[in-house]
Amino acid sequence: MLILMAMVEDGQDGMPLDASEIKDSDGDGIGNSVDTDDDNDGVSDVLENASGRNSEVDDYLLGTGRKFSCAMDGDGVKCWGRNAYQQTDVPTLVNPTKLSVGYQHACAMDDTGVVCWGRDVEGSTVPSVLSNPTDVMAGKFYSCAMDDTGVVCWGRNYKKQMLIPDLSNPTSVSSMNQHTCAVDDTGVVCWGSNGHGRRTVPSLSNATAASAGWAHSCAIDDSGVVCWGNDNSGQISNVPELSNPTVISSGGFHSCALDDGNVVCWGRDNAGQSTPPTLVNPTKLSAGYDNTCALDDTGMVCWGNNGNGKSTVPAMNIVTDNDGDGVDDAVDAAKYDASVQ
Ligand SMILES: [Ca+2]
Ligand SMILES: [Ca+2]
Ligand SMILES: [Ca+2]
Ligand SMILES: [Ca+2]
Repeated sequence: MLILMAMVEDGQDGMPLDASEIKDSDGDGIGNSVDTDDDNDGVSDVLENASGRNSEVDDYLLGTGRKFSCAMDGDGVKCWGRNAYQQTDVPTLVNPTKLSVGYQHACAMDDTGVVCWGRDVEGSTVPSVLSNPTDVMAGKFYSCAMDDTGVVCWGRNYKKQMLIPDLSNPTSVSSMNQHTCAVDDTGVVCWGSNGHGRRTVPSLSNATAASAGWAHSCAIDDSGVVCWGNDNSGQISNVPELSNPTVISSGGFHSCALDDGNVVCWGRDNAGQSTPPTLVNPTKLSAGYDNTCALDDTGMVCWGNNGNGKSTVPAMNIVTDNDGDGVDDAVDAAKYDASVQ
């Protein structure tokens, strides 16, 4: 047994230094056989398995494009909205784990690697050869992935989107239009178009997250949220005081953050994209070109521009009673404890 385990190549072994364990789904150094929350989403393996969720992956993902939106639920990935370029025709995916929606195409990660669909411009939907990819990102006519070598991009290069600077242990990558931002050991690094100064990163203190919007960018650092680039709608100058931002998402001309359990948006609001409806414990967020989507205890919710029905969320297979006590998470005082309602 030990010999068989030892023959798992490090690249496929989540625990390369532990012969008794080959899988560590969330990469926290605790193997699945002893980790009680394999995907580190805060819901225990026991509860996930009991309620029909997948205990080894983040079950619910969402993304917003120019005129379409996508999400992953218990059934897989679905997209809705404009389909002029087959961007809502999701190909067959085997155990998808990641999802990113770009301008007119989208990409996901599944058991086969990175898969992209929708409009192909200069190879934007044909992934480069990747070495153990861990995440994928779809921009406007190009895409990027994170793998063993760092960040790899493919597709249109007319704004030097393919000119990836040296990165030191990048942990995330974000794009929407013609520039990309990554978080690495040195902070936030952006490349591609610099129109409106969108890739000229200001001084940041311990940045933990970055999001590239249409012509602006934002990051979370010790001071809260800092934004730079195009300020035509107050997306830079009207950043609100935030107490504990944990998620940042920049869209067309607005940005939203998850702050102390609330979604806060600023910048352009011509279609209501910066005016969130009442949300109950939102945990995920995606700011689109002129709409915004979030995941909360009631399921998936989108607001703002609804052209092509991109903000009309279809029926989703999302567990909204996690402890199975018959009381919906939204009104359950202890949603992960069946003994308390
Ligand atoms: Ca683990
Ligand atoms: Ca979990
Ligand atoms: Ca899960
Ligand atoms: Ca419940």
